[in-house]
Amino acid sequence: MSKKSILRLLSICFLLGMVSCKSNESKETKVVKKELPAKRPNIIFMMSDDHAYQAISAYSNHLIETPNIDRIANEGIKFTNACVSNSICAPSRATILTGKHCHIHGKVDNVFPFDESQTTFPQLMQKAGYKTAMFGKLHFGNNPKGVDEFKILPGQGRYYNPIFDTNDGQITVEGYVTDIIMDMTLEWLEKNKNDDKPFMLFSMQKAPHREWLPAPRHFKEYTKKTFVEPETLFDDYEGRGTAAKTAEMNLLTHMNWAGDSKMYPEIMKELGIKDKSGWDLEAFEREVGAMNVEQRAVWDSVYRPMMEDFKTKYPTMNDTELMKWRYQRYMQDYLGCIASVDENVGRLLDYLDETGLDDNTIIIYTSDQGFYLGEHGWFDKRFVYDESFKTPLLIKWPNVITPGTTNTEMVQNLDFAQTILEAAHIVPPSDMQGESLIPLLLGNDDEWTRDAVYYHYYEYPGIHMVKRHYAIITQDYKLAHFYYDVDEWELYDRKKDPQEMKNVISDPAYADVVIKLKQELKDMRKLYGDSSQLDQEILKKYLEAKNNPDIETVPLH
Ligand code: SGN
Ligand code: CA
Repeated sequence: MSKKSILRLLSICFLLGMVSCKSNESKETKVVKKELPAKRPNIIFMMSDDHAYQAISAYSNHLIETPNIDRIANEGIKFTNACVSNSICAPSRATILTGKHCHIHGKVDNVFPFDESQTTFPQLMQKAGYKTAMFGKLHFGNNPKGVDEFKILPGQGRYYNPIFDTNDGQITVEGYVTDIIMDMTLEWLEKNKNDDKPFMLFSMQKAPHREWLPAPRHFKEYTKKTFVEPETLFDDYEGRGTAAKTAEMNLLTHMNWAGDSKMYPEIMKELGIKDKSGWDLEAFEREVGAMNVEQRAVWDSVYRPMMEDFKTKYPTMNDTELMKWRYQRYMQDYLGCIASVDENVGRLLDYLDETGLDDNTIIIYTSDQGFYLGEHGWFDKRFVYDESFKTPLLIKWPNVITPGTTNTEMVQNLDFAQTILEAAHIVPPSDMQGESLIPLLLGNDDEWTRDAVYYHYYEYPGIHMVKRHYAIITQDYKLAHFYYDVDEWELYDRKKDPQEMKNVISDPAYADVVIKLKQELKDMRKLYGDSSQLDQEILKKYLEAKNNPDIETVPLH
């Protein structure tokens, strides 16, 4: 914890005990710093799974309007440069909960279960007198620590009639997962709203995770829409390194037909289409097969005619047409999922307004990482390139955050634990590695000093085949080292080439930048306790688990 954070917390005590003194002092101070409110706030942490900032209209309205999520931005702060330290689900969640980089908390990939001996911030809040609860997706391979009550999807969970692990064993709930998770959130709030203790509530959506199944009420509307294509949909990865060329997340070549594009298995057979992955039909069965009779009837009434129509067109379609079709199909389902996420955020905001709970409640909306919505021809995440590296972050805190604030600092999921603890008047443990965002929330922006962040992705070889890499990212540049299988460096000029189409690592014009950033990256790895020795140990453990079925791992789907 930085000296500044301790000082800010001390100032709360000062405020509480010596109010008259404060007013005398402030007359003499030129810059009046805003302080944390004396009363401990409630906190609601809403996180969706794979929600790209490109699909939130507060960031960009070229794809979808999200009026409810936007309310948080309008009434609070929008971070336009928020990012993650490892763009994949469980590692990001572990970083959020521990305030540490992946190589420290140990959850470097989705493969191994979370190390339960790690301290997570809800445990500290619970100890400090907060009521705590968590509903939705965690994806740790074990249950959350430090929460009084939980209802968690096992693994990835499913969209229709999902199963939840709870404090009292497993339950199956009929309905659509996004609505159900918000029902659980609202029920818990209703039950606890008059409690004297403040609360820390996690409401974590599964949507819009692959395989992107919208609620029945959105099938018709969204499958009729046509979405604007990203400029880089037909990227050929020229000018990039090997990793971009060998990744398996291209819409045309790696997306599944049944599971992802929702092609009926029998139509695939008729057309002679096969999937490369081998588990495609299983994915279709896992999600569509879980629908009840009514849900399935609505599904068939919309998806069946669409696929019959495709059947007639497919024989004469070329690759460009197929790519375009697959992009539209993908966006229709992905954005259909976002529609219910947004509606449910609206339900929560309305409830908080109606009960007056919103007055002293911080609302955070974020995602566990970003996502490719056809940029570079891709779906999925993992890379340090912007669409997956960046994540949405909107925070509302009445009477503290100035409504409509936009902040461009490079803030990270690593910072959330310290921010929330500090907001709750709890001194964060000194071994947390982030920076509290409180100065930025208060508007004391000059107190923010960090100007670069660290990134490290591990899960390779594995699904989507994105090579291991670590990186340093500043406002101006991104320097990445792909260190396994290849030994390649990439440098992107974030200002001149925001789409990251040109690796300028060998461009003489950037020679000085490369030298400087390589040194900074080295220093940063040292500062955070990362090293090539650790990289090797992590890799060894991963490869061993791949070859030994007796080693416990978390299921992929
Ligand atoms: C599943 C998905 C992958 C996805 C990982 C990780 N396949 O394996 O596409 O990258 O989860 O996602 S699926 O067919 O099961 O959808 S994460 O959000 O949990 O990290
Ligand atoms: Ca995710």
